[in-house]
Amino acid sequence: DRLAADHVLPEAFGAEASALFKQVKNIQIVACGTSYHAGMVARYWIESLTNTPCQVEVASEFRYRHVAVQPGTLFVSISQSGETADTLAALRHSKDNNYLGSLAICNVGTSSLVRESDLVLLTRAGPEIGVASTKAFTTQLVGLLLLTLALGRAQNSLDTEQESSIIAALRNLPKILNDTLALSTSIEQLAQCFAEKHHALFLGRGEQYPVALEGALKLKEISYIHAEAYPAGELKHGPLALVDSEMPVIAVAPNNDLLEKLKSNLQEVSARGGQLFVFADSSVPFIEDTQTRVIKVPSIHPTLAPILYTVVLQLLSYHVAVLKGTDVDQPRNLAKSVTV
Ligand code: F1P
Repeated sequence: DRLAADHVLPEAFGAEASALFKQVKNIQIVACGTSYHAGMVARYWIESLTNTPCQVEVASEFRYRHVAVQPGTLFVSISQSGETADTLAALRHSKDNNYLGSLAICNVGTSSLVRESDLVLLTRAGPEIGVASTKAFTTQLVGLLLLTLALGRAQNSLDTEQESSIIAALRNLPKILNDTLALSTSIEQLAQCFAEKHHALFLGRGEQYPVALEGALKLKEISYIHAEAYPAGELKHGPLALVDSEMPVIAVAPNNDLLEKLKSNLQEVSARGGQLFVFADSSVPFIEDTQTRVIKVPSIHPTLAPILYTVVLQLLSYHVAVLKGTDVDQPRNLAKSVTV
């Protein structure tokens, strides 16, 4: 609610930020793990809504390579903890190059990342108890959408009607997310189909591809089921070979202009006997059959769909992990903050 009431407008960024945003010609986003997936979603938003080129890279690679920096590039780091060693090293590495400035999107106000960046957007998700990032991710997405709007405003590149519809949808987001949480019981039932599985495939298109990546990461992290994610259109270039009646395939299907393409990709899965689990916008007629389970999720503005579909995939991983009896908050081999 706090996000909806106070932090929803691009004015969340101050005058200093707006002045800098006017000069931005390019964006470089760097992060690790779940935060990296948030950056991948943001690239779709930034490029489609503001027409500003944007690159996204994992910090563990970025920090060690020579980067050809375009003039006017803003360096954006994303981190829940603000102490992830690779992300911090990437920020320090960026200072040797000619960036316009640095912006940290972070959940911990006292962290090193915040202290060392020129501009900061705090996500205010509150303390994350579990190792696997969940509410930090959804607030990062909201922060990145605000960044996109603030950038577009500063550069006069936003379509005003589109901007108003996104702001209205952001205000309604807490309500829609609450309605979505009510799906928990049906997702818990669905989770039974995964408890004995060793592999799973996640599919999405456009900005839902990073959502699929995040869904797969959550399932790996907390239930130890091997999961892969692909852009649905990439299936035919290899992963289709994995599909048989034992392979659960999870797809995220918001009501957007890629829906028909996604549906035809899903038919390729059905034709190979794959088991489909489709999280679909409730306004979209998706046919259930013996191979296809459809979970209807509340309708949402297409731009905000990554936020909502992430939550249903988080719920799925959570219920699978609980069924399997793994430690949801403290998965084996992982640390909350990777500081070395
Ligand atoms: C990055 C991250 C998390 C992951 C785990 C290990 O952390 O990869 O996304 O869930 O906790 O670290 P951060 O930089 O976002 O704090």
